[in-house]
Amino acid sequence: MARSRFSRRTFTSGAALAALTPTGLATAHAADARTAAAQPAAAAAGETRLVTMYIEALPDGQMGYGLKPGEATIPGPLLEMYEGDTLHIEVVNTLDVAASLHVHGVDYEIDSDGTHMTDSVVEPGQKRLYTWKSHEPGKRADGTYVHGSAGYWHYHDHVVGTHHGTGGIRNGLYGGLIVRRKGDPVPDKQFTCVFNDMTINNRTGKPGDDTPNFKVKQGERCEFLVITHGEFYHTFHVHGHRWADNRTGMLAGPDDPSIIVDNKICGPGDSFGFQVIAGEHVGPGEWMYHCHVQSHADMGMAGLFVVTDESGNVPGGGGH
Ligand SMILES: [Cu+2]
Repeated sequence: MARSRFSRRTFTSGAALAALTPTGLATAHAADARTAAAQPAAAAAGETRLVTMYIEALPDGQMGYGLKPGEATIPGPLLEMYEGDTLHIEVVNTLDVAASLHVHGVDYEIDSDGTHMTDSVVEPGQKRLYTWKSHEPGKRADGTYVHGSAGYWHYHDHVVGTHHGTGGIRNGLYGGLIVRRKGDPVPDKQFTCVFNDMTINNRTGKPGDDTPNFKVKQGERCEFLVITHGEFYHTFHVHGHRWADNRTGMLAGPDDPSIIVDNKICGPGDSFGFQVIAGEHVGPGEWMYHCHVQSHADMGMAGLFVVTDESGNVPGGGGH
């Protein structure tokens, strides 16, 4: 079934893979005018790209998504689209159990749902094409507004372990998806930070299983995508930096009423993101980020946002 469905779809060549990087996106869209304002949602026409995602077992018994064989990671690759773009994802399941790809935030037809209920899973050793679409904001005929797809989203398995993919998510089958609006600032560095049960990116913070540290230079525009999975609620906090609690994490103007925060509650299935200028107003340093539920931080849910000076040094720290 997966194969016949695959063959009746058409898509662009895989050459557009390069456009998945922030740099590629910036290049590809540099000449685009900002056309979102008054466009009906259905009229948006963006790029169409094809990527292949491999679902693999990792040596430590966990699982990951990767864009090439043998390169699966936890979290999986950060995927990006601009509003109006279509992304075809050919998922190759190398596991010995069924798995899938389920996405939040963007548009997909029921056969790209990635659930047993809709018979849209990838059987062991098989492949299947999932299609994600996105749209620009617009206005309905009745005068009400349609939201655009732009946001900080995520994807995950919905099948492994239980009917709802609890085992897949627990073992690392998840990743981030960013949908930008044309004109949004493009970051210099990007970090996906997943609070999954009592781990960060499935790392416990115990000796030998360090939580991720994110190293940047002062002044770089850094984008965080924060995702929560598992059984608990968490609060994401980063030291020395703040963001606006809105779609982009940035103020749209001096009178933007968005609340400025440096701590945000998040529960299973949530995702949000923001951009900060590293060390702005505060300088370089080993800035902690952590869950602010105290027992969670004590159990290891903490890491470092390492901001170096121009020479790559960190005052008072080892530079890690
Ligand atoms: Cu927590």
